[in-house]
Amino acid sequence: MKLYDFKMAPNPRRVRMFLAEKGISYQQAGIEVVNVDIGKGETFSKEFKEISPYGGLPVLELDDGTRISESMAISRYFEELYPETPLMGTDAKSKALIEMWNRRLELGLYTAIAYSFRHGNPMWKPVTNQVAEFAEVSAENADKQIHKLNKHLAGSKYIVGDEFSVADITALCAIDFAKVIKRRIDEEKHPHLARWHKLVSERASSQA
Ligand SMILES: N[C@@H](CCC(=O)N[C@@H](CS)C(=O)NCC(=O)O)C(=O)O
Repeated sequence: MKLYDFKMAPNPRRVRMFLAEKGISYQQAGIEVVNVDIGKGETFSKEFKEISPYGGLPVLELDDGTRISESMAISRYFEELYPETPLMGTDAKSKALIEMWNRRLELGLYTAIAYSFRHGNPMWKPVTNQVAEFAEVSAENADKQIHKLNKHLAGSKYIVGDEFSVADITALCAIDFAKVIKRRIDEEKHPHLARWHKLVSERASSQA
């Protein structure tokens, strides 16, 4: 199978971290990586649009030609194939809570950062009707989400209780991506987020 990937982008990083946490070797799983350089505009090409009509990386192409895009759908695929080291919960409650946080983080934090980047950075001009005010409002929304997450982490070791999960992967990839809109963790303002960030960044998978 093929994994369409780009090292610097947050959603492909989520899948790489997921695979690393599960200890899945690309060689054993038969995964060939195809690099698609977003910086060079390769995702805007006609060829890539055929591979990913709804846009975006990552895409997993199975040997029968099926293409799975959406980082969480790809992660789900591997969670089902390799249930050891579960990252999406083990019972009704943990599965629901992980899904709840994962969706919150995607729809709230990640989306605010992504909109601010898309509407505020010149690299997106050829493919986005940029609205500068929307970039600003989205950055403010990202700040609010970061503030809320810091409060949540005051009472929780990981995003969901004492177990590392895919919700931590989503949060880490979103928080690190926030540097594109010049947001970095301020230890004074967000001590709980800083504590969690250090904890999850120390995991080998964060380098995947
Ligand atoms: N919801 C999708 C988002 C996919 C997405 O926006 N990917 C970005 C990289 S992080 C991308 O490929 N951007 C380039 C483009 O849209 O042309 C997912 O979770 O996979």
